Amino acid sequence: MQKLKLSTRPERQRRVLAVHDISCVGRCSLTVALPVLSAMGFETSILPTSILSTHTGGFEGYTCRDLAEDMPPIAAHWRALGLRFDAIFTGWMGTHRHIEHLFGLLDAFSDGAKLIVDPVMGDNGRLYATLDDAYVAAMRALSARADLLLPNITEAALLTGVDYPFPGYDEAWVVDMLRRLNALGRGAAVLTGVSLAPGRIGAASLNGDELIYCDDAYVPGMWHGAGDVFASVLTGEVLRDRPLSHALDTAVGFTARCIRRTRDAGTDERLGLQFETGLVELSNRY
Ligand code: PXL
Repeated sequence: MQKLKLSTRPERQRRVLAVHDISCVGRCSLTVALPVLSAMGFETSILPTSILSTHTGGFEGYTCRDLAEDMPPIAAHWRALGLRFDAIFTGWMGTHRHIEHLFGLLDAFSDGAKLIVDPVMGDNGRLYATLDDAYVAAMRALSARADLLLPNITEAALLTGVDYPFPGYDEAWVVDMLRRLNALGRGAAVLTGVSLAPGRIGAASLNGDELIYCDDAYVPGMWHGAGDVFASVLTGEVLRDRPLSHALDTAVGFTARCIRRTRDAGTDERLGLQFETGLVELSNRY
């Protein structure tokens, strides 16, 4: 097989592999990661873990085609082509088998590739209905290899075995959780959906012992796909070597503007965020 000719120039365009499901309707996972990373200037390859008619949040009767068995032969073909990635960005994986296949892919492509893991598993203290304990265990093992780990509070509790902080938490809890997450992964952790003041919501990380926190006005609602918009923008910013505090600021601000646009449009929240009209803002930055 003729190998691909790949650029080795320092200023070459970076290539990212996004491994998520395709939810055909509902603006999450690959239908968010691909346009956002493309707008930010990355060559974006995709590996769909499954194809669903819609995402699973609030829809009934959705279809799901499991593509787990396709993952090893796809990876083998890419390997034969001599393909390389600068980063691998993972999201919704479907079942623990997808995560096990992903380990094979990481072994084949980890050389020089940053691993960014959005451990999509749950929200509001609950595991998503289709997932199970084997999924949580596999996601914990995947998170241990992450250079950047992006859980929300529910996912952070599941990954670390800490109880979900009902009815609430404070700054000390957030710092303690970030320390546990940093110890779990290989790099930095960013905790999402963090509220440290009434009417505010944002994301937090640690710079040494110092808490970095960026927030915006909280808009009540079930903002499906907001985590995916945030994780995609943050991934792009980090791969552009932006400092984490700057990357958090950009991703929180962008996501908040998408949420306000969606609220103002008044469309069904299950259709995800109206991010498309913001893409020009992202592409103008680079
Ligand atoms: O937005 C995260 C997500 C991704 N993919 C699928 C989902 C969800 C959240 O519910 O159901 C299929």
